[in-house]
Formats: sequence, C-alpha cells, structure tokens
Amino acid sequence: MKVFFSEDHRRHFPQAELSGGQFVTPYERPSRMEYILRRLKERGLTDITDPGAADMAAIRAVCAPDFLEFLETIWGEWKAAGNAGEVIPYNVPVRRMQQARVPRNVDGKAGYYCLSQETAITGGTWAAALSSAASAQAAMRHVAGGARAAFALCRPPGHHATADMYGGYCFLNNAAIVAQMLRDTGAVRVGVLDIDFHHGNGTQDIFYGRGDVFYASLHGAPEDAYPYFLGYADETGTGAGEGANANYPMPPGTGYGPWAEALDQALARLKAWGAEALVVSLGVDAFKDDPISFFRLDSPDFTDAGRRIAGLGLPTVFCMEGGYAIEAVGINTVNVLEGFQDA
Ligand code: SP5
Ligand code: ZN
Repeated sequence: MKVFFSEDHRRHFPQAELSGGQFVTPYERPSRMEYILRRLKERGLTDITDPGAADMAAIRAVCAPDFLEFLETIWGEWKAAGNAGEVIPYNVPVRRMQQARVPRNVDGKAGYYCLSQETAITGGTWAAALSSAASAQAAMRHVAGGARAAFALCRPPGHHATADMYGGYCFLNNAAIVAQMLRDTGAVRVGVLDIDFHHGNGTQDIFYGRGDVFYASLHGAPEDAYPYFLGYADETGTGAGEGANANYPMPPGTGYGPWAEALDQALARLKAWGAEALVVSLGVDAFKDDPISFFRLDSPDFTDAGRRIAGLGLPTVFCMEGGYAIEAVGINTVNVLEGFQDA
C-alpha cells in the first residue's frame, strides 16, 4: 500500500494543551509520526511519497471561506495584538449567544471559530494543516487512479474540524475533503467509516444533511467522552441525509468483542446503502493504553479490524486521525493496514 506523508506536519507543534487545569505538552505531538513511520518501514511499507502542495479548490469545497482565511491569518493577528503565547481563545458562542456575527477583536474571532479549547494554534499550524490535507488528497488521487487502497499519514488530524470550526487537535477535515473529492470524480455514493475512539463530529456535521455521503462512527459514548455534544445513536441524518448517518456509541471499558460487533454492523450499513468508495478515519486511540480514551482494544485487534474493513471490497482511502499511546501507535496503525492488505 502506498503511503502519503509530509514532513511539514512538524510546523504544527504547540507547547500548550489545557488539560486537568494545567498546560501540558499536547498529546497530539510530532513524535507520533516517527513511531508510525518506523513501524511502516519495519513492515516493508516503504513506498512513502510527499504529496506536494494542497489542492485549495478541493479544500474550499467543504470549508467556509472565512474559516480558511481565519486559519491562515489568526497567528499574525494574535501576535500583532501583543499576545506572547499561542492562540487559545477564552470564550465561544454557546447557548443563546450570537452564532452568526464574527467579532472584529482577535480574542472574539478566535473564540468564534473554536469548538474546543485544548487545541492551540501556532505560527506553523496553517502550513501543517495544509500539508496534512495534501497527503489525504494525494492518497485519494492514487485510489481514484485505480489502486485498491492508500494510506494518508495525516497530521494534524481532521475529523473534529467542521466546515467552519477547529478543535480536538483538528483544523481541516481531511476525511471530508477526500469524501467530497471522491464524489466529484465519479463515485455516486461515498462511505466514511470512523474508527477513531472519538466521535468525528466534524465529518458528521459536514454531511449530515446530504444523502450522497454516509457517515458511520464507532466511539466513546457522548455522555462519557469527548466531544460530548454529538455522537448519539439517534443522530441519523436530516433532510436528504436522513438515514445516511450511523453512530455506535459505546461505554467505558468496551473491549474488542462488542467493538467488533459494532464494526460489523457499521460495515453492513455501508454495504446495504451502496457505498462505492470508502474513506476510513483511522484513529487508534481505542487502544487499551491510550492516555485519553477508555476502550480496551489490544494490538492484534487492530489487525482483525483491518481484515473486516477489507471485507467490504471497496476502494479505500485511510486517513490518519488520533492515537496517543505513542509507543504503540505505530504497531496499531500498521496492524490495521496489514490486516486490510492480507485479507
Ligand atoms: C483526533 C483526536 O483524537 N482528537 C481528540 C481530542 C481530545 N480532546 C480532549 C482531550 C482531553 C485531554 N485532557 C484529559 C484530562 C484528564 N484529566
Ligand atoms: Zn480520537
């Protein structure tokens, strides 16, 4: 399987993540990529290509223009306002506040586009987010060109980002960009399977009213897990999208037995719906030792999951998402790819 990866991910390396009432080194850190690259090479997945520049038109297809401008310019504005640290907003437009008017003030503007304040923006964030999307796009083009599958080693991840909000370590929704590109190059029905521990609120939101992209997600139940405010089983889509969204929330301590059952159900839904191409949001934070998650998958389970996903028989673009047990992130990620390949 071909791998697409850009070293420009390093340009996003915030020093701060608000966690436990303190600033800590972010869980989503550049060294995650080193562990994954090392494992890819150990297992002979050495066909690794730099994606080159991002296709901006394909990003604009699923992102709001003002949000893209915000991501590009906020660091400069933040510094110009005299802020010494990284971009971390103070308040966001919640219940009964204005959702539609963008403040002029930099603090207000940052809060307007933020859905989760653990995620800091730095001077290199925009370039890194673009390079991550570029990897996803290159993987998509490879699959559209006839390959069975490709792996986009994306960093930063994407599935929490909506068309107009960043957060959850995400800025541009790589999986959504790829799904839209697959639609635009001929696939009538595109499935997105999200196996990251967290619900992909951004991907769900982008396609929630559409009947051409089916979003299926296995994740920690919102009562107990980030992002808390989306991901319930009764979210089934709206309007033309009714019936094209399937959530499988699961409680703390969930092991591979029930997780794999949910996976099979999600795959059956995608198949019955008639997906012609598949995007996998490949997070491996369902792992038992993940520091911010509560499922109990073990490393061999990821191989089995890859095997089951291959059973759909669809052209597949894997986009890297989360996974924070960094000593195991390489093994778990590559296990999914190997399980898929060997099926
Ligand atoms: C892509 C992805 O996996 N994003 C995950 C975003 C998780 N954000 C919330 C992290 C909370 C970490 N702080 C935990 C404090 C424990 N006391
Ligand atoms: Zn996650």
